[in-house]
Amino acid sequence: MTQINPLRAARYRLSVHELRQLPPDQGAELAICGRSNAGKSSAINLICDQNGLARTSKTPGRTQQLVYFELAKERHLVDLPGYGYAKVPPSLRDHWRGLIDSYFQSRECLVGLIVVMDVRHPLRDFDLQMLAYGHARGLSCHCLLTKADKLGRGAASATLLAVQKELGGRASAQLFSAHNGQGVEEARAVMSEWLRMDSAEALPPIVSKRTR
Ligand SMILES: Nc1nc2c(ncn2[C@@H]2O[C@H](COP(=O)(O)OP(=O)(O)OP(=O)(O)O)[C@@H](O)[C@H]2O)c(=O)[nH]1
Ligand SMILES: [Mg+2]
Repeated sequence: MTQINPLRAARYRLSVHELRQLPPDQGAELAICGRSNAGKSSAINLICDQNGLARTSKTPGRTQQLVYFELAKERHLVDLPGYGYAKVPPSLRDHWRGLIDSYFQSRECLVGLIVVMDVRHPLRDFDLQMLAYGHARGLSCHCLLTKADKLGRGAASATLLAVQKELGGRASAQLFSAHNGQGVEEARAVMSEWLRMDSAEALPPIVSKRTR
């Protein structure tokens, strides 16, 4: 039986450089964070089943704003700027950090945090910092160990177990691959539940193609 993916209606809404540009603090939203190049945008595209939704790049640091995708009325996914990329100029890095800090502190409709980590380099300092933020805010946290296709099955499972042990129940975790689709249903189920997609109001049909 084909499963209906409630995240498939996703569409780009806006890119936020300054806090004042945020949409109204209503409904529910999920933030996706992770080191630069971890595979956040690729994960969003697969989870929402739309190839060109979030921009992916071989150049780390490509996503430079909080990019909002609307999934239903007052239901959003937010692609956060990748952190920990040393080649970004310090002024820009400080700006991102300030933006993300304020966003985490003030955003009431934020219900959950997805931390995307390359399965070969999990739980680095910045990841732990984001998980600590999420935990302090009482957010649901889920880790996607992505690029699982880069490891053999045994090594990937061993990493998952080690990560779960280190998380100690403070966050859930799973293997994921944007290249072969591993774990996509599990990720969709977690996100749909947190966003209460079953009670969300559908968006009106798209009338014109977005340009940005
Ligand atoms: N093998 C493999 N490569 C992946 C996977 N996910 C992403 N990639 C590759 O990793 C690179 C970075 O992917 P992005 O999705 O742009 O990463 P990002 O985290 O959004 O990066 P920034 O926006 O720069 O922070 C691209 O070359 C992707 O093709 C995966 O599951 N497996
Ligand atoms: Mg990105």
